[in-house]
Amino acid sequence: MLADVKIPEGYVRVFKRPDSMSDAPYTYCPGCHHGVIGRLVAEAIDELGIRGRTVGIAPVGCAVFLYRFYRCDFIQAAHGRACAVATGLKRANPDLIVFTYQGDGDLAAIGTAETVHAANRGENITAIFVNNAVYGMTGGEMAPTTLPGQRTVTTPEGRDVRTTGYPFKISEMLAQLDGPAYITRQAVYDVRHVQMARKAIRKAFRNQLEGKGFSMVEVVAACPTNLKVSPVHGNKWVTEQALRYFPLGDLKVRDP
Ligand SMILES: Cc1ncc(C[n+]2csc(CCOP(=O)(O)OP(=O)(O)O)c2C)c(N)n1
Ligand code: SF4
Repeated sequence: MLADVKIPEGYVRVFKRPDSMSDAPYTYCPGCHHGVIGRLVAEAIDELGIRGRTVGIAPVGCAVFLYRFYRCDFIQAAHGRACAVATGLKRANPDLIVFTYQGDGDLAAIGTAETVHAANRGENITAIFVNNAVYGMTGGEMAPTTLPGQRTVTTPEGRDVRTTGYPFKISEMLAQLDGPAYITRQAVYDVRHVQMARKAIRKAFRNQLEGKGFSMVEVVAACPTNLKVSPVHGNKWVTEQALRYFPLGDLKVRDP
């Protein structure tokens, strides 16, 4: 474990785990973007000094494991219900900082209704949406966000939009509503984009502190295991395939 590594005399540790993360070793696959995104959320919690009053809402899917790696409270929601659980918690305890951390199967498939209505009501919560275009944990089935032609275990010939529809652009959909304060799409495939995603996640939490209302950061991510590619090619898949359907940038920013 990194925390146990003895630092030789004369050396200084410059890269450490955020205080909001536990010492539990990551169990995500090599090259999985959940690891990077989870760390960015922890950094935002540290920087804003809100750990003592932050509660995460865990989904199902690989995203769920984040609760093992954090030193803040978590509530496990039923499949897709994270935004509804977050709504109840935040309304009952307005001083808490409440965030959901969900994959596309959770947020944009079974949880579509909960997500859309929480956004439309402008609930003062923060949603982190990891869009890896596949159901990661359960073996790589097609998700609503699966790209046209993309092979998955349930679309072995590639996704056929004539029978299964088109990649579901939930951020564009939510950005049309009056309720949300901030809807943005980011990525973490290189350092520059990690920095941009870090800023966006911090803003989404700060909005909640300032009472601005619903904020969602979508992160277009790679699941190299189910893409059956190397970590490096997972990053390439994001830039060469996924971003064609999910262009990056802010979709809605309500200021001040
Ligand atoms: C009520 C219920 N229905 C179905 C499942 C099965 N299930 C678990 S995870 C998952 C898909 C998760 O995919 P996604 O949200 O994209 O997360 P990822 O694993 O990619 O992070 C499904 C269908 C479940 N656990 N509970
Ligand atoms: S299966 Fe995919 S989403 Fe799940 S940990 Fe592995 S790479 Fe990440």
